Amino acid sequence: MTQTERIVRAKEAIEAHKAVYYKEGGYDRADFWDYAEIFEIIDDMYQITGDPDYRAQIEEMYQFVLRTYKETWEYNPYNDDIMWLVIALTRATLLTGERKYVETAKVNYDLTFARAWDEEFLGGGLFWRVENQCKNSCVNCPGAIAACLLAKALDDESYYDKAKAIIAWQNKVLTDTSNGHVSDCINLEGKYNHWTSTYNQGTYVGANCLLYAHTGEDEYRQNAEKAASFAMNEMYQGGIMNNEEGGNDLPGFKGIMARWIRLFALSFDKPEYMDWLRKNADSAWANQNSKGLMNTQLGLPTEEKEYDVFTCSAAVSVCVNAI
Ligand code: 7K2
Repeated sequence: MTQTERIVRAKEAIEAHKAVYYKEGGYDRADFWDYAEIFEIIDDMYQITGDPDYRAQIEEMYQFVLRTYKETWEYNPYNDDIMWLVIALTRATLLTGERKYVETAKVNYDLTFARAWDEEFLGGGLFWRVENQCKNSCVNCPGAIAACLLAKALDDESYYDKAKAIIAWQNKVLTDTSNGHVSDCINLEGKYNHWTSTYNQGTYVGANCLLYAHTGEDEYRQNAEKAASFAMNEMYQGGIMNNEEGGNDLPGFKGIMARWIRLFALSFDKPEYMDWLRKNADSAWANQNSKGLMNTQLGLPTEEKEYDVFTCSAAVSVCVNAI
């Protein structure tokens, strides 16, 4: 398949998903963070193709954010949710040059960092929710990515310092840097959840790629490589991602990983990772239903039933990031 064909395929995947779920900037029944992650797929597509249709959709989705989620999001108890939307909006500024997206993002990053960062328990890290009961990879790695992107968009080195501090803590507490295994979380009693998931592997890879690009320090490259390899080789043996089908959150996770694996593959000239994403995109595409929707189990036929908007976004992201 040529690159042009992959672009056409990704466009069809986005349009089929929109035909079922999208209206006036909103995605039907998308929760706050589902919405942020679907926003990122539109960022991805604009980044990869430069197609002005996606530039227009970014603006439409931003207007939906202001209407629905308002300018500041301190009412949301999930610190991770806010980080995801900060990432989506900061990328929008980096891609379009339009300042208002990052202005919204900065205010929300700052209020979240202020309430979530803590040095008393294990010397650092961000708490997952406002109750401050546990520290999770799903807020720390996105928190580091968001900080790197803000540093770039605002030309403010202090955000890189935050990203470095977060990843240093993530390495000490929630990542096995010998093999790139990213654990899910640790609670105040010191109890670990060592479960690994695509989104945590992916955002850890992404944060390390961004820190390497800024610092040139080889440790970040090695961290990214180990965690990417852990995902592709240990979790999936280089094959089709056919799991994470249960619950409200899991089904969207592999769409998040796809964009950071793409960044890793392109940053370090690792074509085997693009091959892996393409193999997964081919499988998902072959398994679409009559509406062109693709289930998150990329190796199984998509049924003719109602699926959740986030569930069906994962394969769209895989198709986009496989370009
Ligand atoms: O327990 C956390 C996290 O550590 C774990 O990886 C996932 C597994 O679940 C939660 S994070 C998911 C939350 C994201 N923000 C919105 C919430 O509704 C959602 O639970 O799924």
